[in-house]
Amino acid sequence: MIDLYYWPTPNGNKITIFLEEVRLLYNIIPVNIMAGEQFNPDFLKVSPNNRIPAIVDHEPVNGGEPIAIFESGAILLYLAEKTGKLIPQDARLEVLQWLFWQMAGLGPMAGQNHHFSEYAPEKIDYAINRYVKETGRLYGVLDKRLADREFVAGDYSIADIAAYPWIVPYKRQSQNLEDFPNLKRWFETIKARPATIRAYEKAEAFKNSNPYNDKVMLSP
Ligand SMILES: N[C@@H](CCC(=O)N[C@@H](CS)C(=O)NCC(=O)O)C(=O)O
Repeated sequence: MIDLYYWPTPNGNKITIFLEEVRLLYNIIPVNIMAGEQFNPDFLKVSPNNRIPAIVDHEPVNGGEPIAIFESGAILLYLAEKTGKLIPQDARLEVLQWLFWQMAGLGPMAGQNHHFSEYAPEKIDYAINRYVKETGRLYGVLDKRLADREFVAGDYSIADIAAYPWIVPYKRQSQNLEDFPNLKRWFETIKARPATIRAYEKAEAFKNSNPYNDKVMLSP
């Protein structure tokens, strides 16, 4: 069984999408990041950077004590290697490059875009423009990559799963998918996958049953 420390955000949804794809049993432990629960000492033992998502795997491959993992990219890689799924071996190096691209580029830049456009106490045009522009540049990079292939690297993989939840809020990021036709086609394909639908249904149910208030989210 996997314990998933979760809140319905793009980084949290990466992991539910993966787990729904491979049908691993998991138990969601909510961490209300609006109420500061990410700073609870027990959570910090699992996730020292005080951020969701994090997991504890109670059945590591080699047996032994439960393993705690934080950082969504590391979690995806761990789970893909554990299950042998969603990491096509003929494209492994490409999967890793695009996974790191998402973790170091698309996620942080789109996160800053959300922050300066919606949460910052004052509107700073320079910062808003910088991150909207950088998000658009990254959308363009992904669009170009997808011009001659169905998925980011080989078959559907953790590289796609890492990027998809960060494209879901494209309107909040002041982006228009019509400007990125290859990205749009990829987006619609992933959106229609049964596992994606289940993951987002879970996120919606979760939002409806919790004091979720998008406007006070700390980050991203
Ligand atoms: N690089 C981290 C980023 C995680 C992250 O930023 N998580 C946000 C929610 S999406 C969070 O927990 N924020 C809490 C806070 O800012 O204190 C990852 O990909 O796991």
